[in-house]
Parts: sequence; structure tokens; C-alpha cells
Amino acid sequence: MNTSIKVSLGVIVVLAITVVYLLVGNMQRPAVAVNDNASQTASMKEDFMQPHVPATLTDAQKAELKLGAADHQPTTLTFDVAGGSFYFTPNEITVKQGDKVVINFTNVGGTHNLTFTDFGGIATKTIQGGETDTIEFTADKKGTFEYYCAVGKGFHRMMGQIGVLIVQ
Ligand SMILES: [Cu+2]
Repeated sequence: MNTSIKVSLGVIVVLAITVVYLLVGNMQRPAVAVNDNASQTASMKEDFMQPHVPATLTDAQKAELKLGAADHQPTTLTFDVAGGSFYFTPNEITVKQGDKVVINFTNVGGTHNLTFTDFGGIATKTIQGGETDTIEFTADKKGTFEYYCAVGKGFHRMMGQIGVLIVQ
């Protein structure tokens, strides 16, 4: 065997090993995380691609927020909350103890929900971009209570998709 044949064989062997390595690597990589459905995983990948920029408060949201902060007898207060990757707008809502709180959650893009650990763990449905779901509950205790997106097993929450309900 002359030197050039040896070199050629060497290159072929290295290429073959590389191809096998890549194929095995792809096979070992799970396509879908356990217990996640494929569409949610795909949507989370889209979320990664989206900028993490909170939406601007609309005039309607500003008016709603003022209403919540005002001095009043227990009443029903409705808030329009927008959510995307990875934010809520508004991310701070103030009400008075005893108020009935209605939250219309609109998903701006991706897969999201709006979840409270408190108030019986009330949460919207997990919805897609363009969809809206509503929750209502009575703010029956004073304090600061977090709402967050529970999609992605805590990932969206960790990325900052959180807000607070302040009950005075
Ligand atoms: Cu989310």
C-alpha cells in the first residue's frame, strides 16, 4: 500500500466515525420531553425565538389599574392582562380586600396561562396566541400574591413571566 492510499483510507475511516457519532447523538437526544405533548414543546421552541419585551399598557389597562388602587367599597374589578414570552402586562395589580377580581387573560403569542398558587390555585386554561380565558375569584386576604405562567414546568415563570396581585 502506498502512502496516498493509506491517507485516503484514514480520511474515510474518520468520516465514517464522525457520521456514526452524529447519528447516535441524534438518536439519544429525546425529541419530546416526558409528559409534554409535541405541540407544547414546539411552541416553547418558538417562545425562545421571540424577544422578551413586555407589551405596553393600553389606555384601558391604565384605567383598570387606577380603579383598583382607588378607595372603594368591595366591588367587582375587571383587569385585561396580556401575556407573552415571557411577561405579563400589567405585572402589578392592586385591589382591596373583599373585591371580586376578574382577569381576562389574553395570550399575545406562544403557549401560556395565568396561574395563582393562592386563591385555591385558580388558573386560566393554557391557551395559544390570540386566545383569551377568564378567571374570577374574591381577594379574601390581604397580602402580595404572585401570578405566573405555569407552562414549561416552571420555565416560563423562571424566565420572568410573573406578576403580583396586591390586596390592601
Ligand atoms: Cu408562559
